[in-house]
Amino acid sequence: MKMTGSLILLECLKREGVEVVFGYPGGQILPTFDKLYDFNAFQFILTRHEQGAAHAADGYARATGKVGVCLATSGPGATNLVTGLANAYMDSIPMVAITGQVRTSLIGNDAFQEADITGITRPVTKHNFLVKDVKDLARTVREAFYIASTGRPGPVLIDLPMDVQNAESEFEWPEEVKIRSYNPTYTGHMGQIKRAAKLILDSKRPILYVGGGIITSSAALELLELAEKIGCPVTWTLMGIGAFPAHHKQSVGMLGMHGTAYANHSIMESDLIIAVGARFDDRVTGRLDAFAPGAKVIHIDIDPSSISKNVKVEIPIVGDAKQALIALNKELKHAPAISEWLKHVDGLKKKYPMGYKDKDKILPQYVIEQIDAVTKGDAVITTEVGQHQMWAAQWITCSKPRTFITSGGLGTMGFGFPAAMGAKMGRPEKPVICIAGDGSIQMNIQELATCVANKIHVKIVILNNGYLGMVRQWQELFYKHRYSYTPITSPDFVKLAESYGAVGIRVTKKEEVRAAIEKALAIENTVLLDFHVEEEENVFPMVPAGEAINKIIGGLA
Ligand SMILES: Cc1ncc(C[n+]2csc(CCOP(=O)(O)OP(=O)(O)O)c2C)c(N)n1
Ligand SMILES: [Mg+2]
Repeated sequence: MKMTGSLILLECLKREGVEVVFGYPGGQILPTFDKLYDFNAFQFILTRHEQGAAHAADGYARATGKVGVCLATSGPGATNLVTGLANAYMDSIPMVAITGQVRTSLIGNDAFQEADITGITRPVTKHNFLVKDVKDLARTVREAFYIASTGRPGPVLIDLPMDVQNAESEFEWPEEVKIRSYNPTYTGHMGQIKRAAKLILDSKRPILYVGGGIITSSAALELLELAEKIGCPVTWTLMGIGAFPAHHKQSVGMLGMHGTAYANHSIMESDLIIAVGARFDDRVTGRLDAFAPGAKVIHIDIDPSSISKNVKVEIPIVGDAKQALIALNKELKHAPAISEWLKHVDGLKKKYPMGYKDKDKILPQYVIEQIDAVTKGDAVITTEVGQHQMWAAQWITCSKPRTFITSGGLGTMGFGFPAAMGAKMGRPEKPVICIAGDGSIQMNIQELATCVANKIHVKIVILNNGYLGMVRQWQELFYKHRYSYTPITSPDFVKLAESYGAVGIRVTKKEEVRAAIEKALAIENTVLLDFHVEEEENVFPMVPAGEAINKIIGGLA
């Protein structure tokens, strides 16, 4: 049967099992929107900004493990997706973005609303396509989903000129995808896995250091098995939150710049780092030449280019985390003798406890602890970027993968709220809470309209400190208290929420914090909670940029 390019695209999305597409219309994507008008195989959510659509697709992907999809027009619509693509690329999130393009005969002519979006997004996508012939479209969509979701996942963009949307072709669904130059390695090398097991048995002070790769490959159970077999401490990155139960006795929490002091000291003193699905980012390692000087490294990662990029690796294992861990668990017959080490790590926990000093005003950490206490690990938490993000990472105790959604690699203010929207579309049965700052929330606040119009009942918690707090903290500590353009004004968030048809609640007293959170969760609507918190509270512990990660400032000890 002959179909237009637009219909072929929608039919392909349906066959890929797409449940929801986030997007925004415009001139060069009109034929596709015309077909969307009576296409009911999936839901379409009209956001209020294309950036919102990209982050929502990303949040949906993080919450579900499926590919997130967004759709925009050419030119400004397409360029508005760029931050969302870069964000997903940095955090290895499977996404397919589809953009309209001017007709093929006009490409390169500076036509109205033309942007070279494949050129612009080449460095921030895993792959991108410009479809010039409608006959290639179905195969291209199939390949885009395949590339986005396999190997180290990432965003893929398909640019679709107007004439290709209108052209007709026979619809043929390629059952199989084979791309000659693209063959990710899934099973780790057995010889390396055997060597890794031996190194673990010979170690005296091993530590597991895990990242987002555990979540991507659904390897949390296999990680738990390995961790309990070895009996060693487990630390995680920002992206690894939820990979390992926070309450587990072997947990030492997040490491790095705002990690726990005991996680940082533990990894610095270890003699073996077993890294799984983590990439030794500079926010984790601090000063590289001082990082864990006595440790050998086993590094399991699906992306060979991540291995030995930042630290020297003794045993590289290229493969999927889950498969590598299954093999390693089989190979590891007994535990190493590390009781002295465990006693030492327990001592570090007692010596450098996490905590904060109470003050008169509401403390942001306290609000997050109360969210944690009320939701008991049952909510999906998203964050914006700043101090509130780090407090959320420190004080939310996650035990399950895909329950903590945050912009790790790019650190994108404006991500958390639309991501919450996407997460709620993917996990409608769960409470979804976005922990935001007063600065970040203003970057995509317009999506309140999308939430209300589509009954996407997320809860937004603003930790309103009147500052671009994280930047202010650096100015206080490293720029002599000179607060250059970091005090920031906000609208009346309660009135603003109400004007969108959402519910707004302002909280200014400590005693009201818990009840307000409970109330917000009970209301069947999008709810914005505006907590007026201590203005100049700092995130501690902290490792100043470029320092070794045991050079920690702040904290209780
Ligand atoms: C799009 C973008 N612009 C600028 C920054 C730099 N930046 C990082 S944190 C931050 C302040 C965030 O302020 P707010 O949302 O109020 O959070 P707080 O730190 O006060 O909790 C800024 C400006 C960024 N990460 N992203
Ligand atoms: Mg702030």
